[in-house]
Amino acid sequence: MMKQLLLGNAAVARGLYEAGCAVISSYPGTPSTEITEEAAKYPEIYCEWAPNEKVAMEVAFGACLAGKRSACCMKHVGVNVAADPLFTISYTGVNAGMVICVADDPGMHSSQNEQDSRHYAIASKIPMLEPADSAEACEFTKLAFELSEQFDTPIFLKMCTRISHSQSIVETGERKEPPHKPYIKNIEKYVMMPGYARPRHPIVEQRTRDLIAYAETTPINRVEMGDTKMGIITSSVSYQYVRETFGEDVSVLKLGMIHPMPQQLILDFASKVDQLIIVEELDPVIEEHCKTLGLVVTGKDVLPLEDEFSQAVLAERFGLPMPPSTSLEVKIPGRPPVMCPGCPHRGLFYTLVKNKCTVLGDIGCYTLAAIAPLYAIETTECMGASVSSIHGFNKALGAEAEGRTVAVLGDSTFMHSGMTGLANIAYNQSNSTVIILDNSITGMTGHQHNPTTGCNLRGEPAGKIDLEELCRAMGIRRVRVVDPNDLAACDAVVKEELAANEPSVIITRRPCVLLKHVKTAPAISVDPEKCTGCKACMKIGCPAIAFREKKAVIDHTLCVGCGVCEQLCKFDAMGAGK
Ligand SMILES: Cc1ncc(C[n+]2csc(CCOP(=O)(O)OP(=O)(O)O)c2C)c(N)n1
Repeated sequence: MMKQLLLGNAAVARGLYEAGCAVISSYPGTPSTEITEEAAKYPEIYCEWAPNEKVAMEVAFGACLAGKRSACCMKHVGVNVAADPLFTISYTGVNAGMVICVADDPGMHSSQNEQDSRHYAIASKIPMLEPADSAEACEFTKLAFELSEQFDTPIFLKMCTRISHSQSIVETGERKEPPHKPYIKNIEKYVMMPGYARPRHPIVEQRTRDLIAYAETTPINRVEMGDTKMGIITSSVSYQYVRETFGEDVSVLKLGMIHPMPQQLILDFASKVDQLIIVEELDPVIEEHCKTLGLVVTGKDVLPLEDEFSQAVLAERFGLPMPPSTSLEVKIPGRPPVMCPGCPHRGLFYTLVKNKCTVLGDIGCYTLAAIAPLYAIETTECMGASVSSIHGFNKALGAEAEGRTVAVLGDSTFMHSGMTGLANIAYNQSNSTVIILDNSITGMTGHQHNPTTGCNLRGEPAGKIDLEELCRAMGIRRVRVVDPNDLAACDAVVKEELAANEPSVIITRRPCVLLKHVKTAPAISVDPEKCTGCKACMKIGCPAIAFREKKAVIDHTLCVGCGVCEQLCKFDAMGAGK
């Protein structure tokens, strides 16, 4: 046993390691990504990035079927992608234990919505554990495997941004290799066609009843009795806020198992307190459960449905003294996210704006082209949506749209869920132009490899999908590759492909400038004699370019010499060594 200060996600990884997990397949997504990255540091665990969450979950299922403990990790929206296998592996159950780590993002620090994953546990009838600090993250992960095997079910481990990305003390232990569970052919259990699936459903319902019985007595659903005027039912990070705001005296029922929830334990707790309060982020899941039990509760009538909670939110809503905190005296100016200096996406978006294109967007670093000064991207829903949507957009409007509309998405997003949309374009023939921004990495989530990069999760050489060949094999005859930093070439290719009378794919290829192996050029300077202050260089929104005394200036600590601004200057005022 050793005490370590660990990030919540690293603690989950430690739990996976100690539990003898053998296979992890995941797709990156904040705030879940570090679970797999940390787990990959243990040579005993095979870890991989799958092309998407559905694949990851099915890989984990295959591994547990084979008799090895397995896991898959994803962010909350990843469960949408994996929902198809999810609902059916609930019926088949597992062989060795299988844990689905999902990290929610209340407050949308880095997500497109705020969905509450607890609904998936309820809807798929799969149990869910919810740790409230790093120690629990490690412990609950190990417990999750035990429960998965005991109750023959995949099991959720639900994290959230604050638990994933906060550090606290964890007592780490040794890895325990679980006994091998040989795979045994069992068609009735694993082939979910109607005749075999029907008898599995009552088994799932009985499992939920058994899990409710477990939830009544498990120590992870913990009553901390204090003053009886008020009793709070809570879980996850909200438990920490409750303790800091309401103090040590208040009675608390802390739920570590959020699905299924106990009934008698809650009724007993409620009977001992004068007022019952539910403190939970996002949706009223605990609250609705309590109401179904006939209890009168205070919850979402006082607390918001939106955003993260904090000590301040609780104090304000319940009229309690604000817990002491320190804040800066100075007001810091807002700093919206921007593409990095030298980002290879910038040149393409300048070109699309110049050509007055309607740009259906997707999710990645390039989504930042939706904000000032480019305002280029007009839609963003979910990964892969740009490719499917442009087909619908063009089918609806015909030639009027086809000559000016493009879909943009990154290499990782194309592998994740853009390919099927392109298959639809090739099959149902809309004259759509799809642009794959190939920066040789999954940039937005912090540089994970994907099937187009030629490396695996550990950075070792791996299979590499050739995007051009893939698009051609799908039936797209016009496939063009262009350097996005070459504005003239980019402009010509965009014009030609929009004018063409058949579907086309443009691949803008240049590696992310933050990749270690990318060599940068000398920084660009501005010749103040030649600069007329026309601000043409400002149109690309490069953070390295500023304006001082009516002239452009370039910050040499930021500039990587990509040369895009230089191509915009009509007065030859910009260049290396000016
Ligand atoms: C279903 C789902 N899974 C994961 C994410 C997290 N995520 C946001 S963008 C992105 C990939 C971005 O990589 P890429 O498409 O290569 O574009 P880049 O950021 O490199 O420009 C991921 C994994 C998400 N938003 N939705």
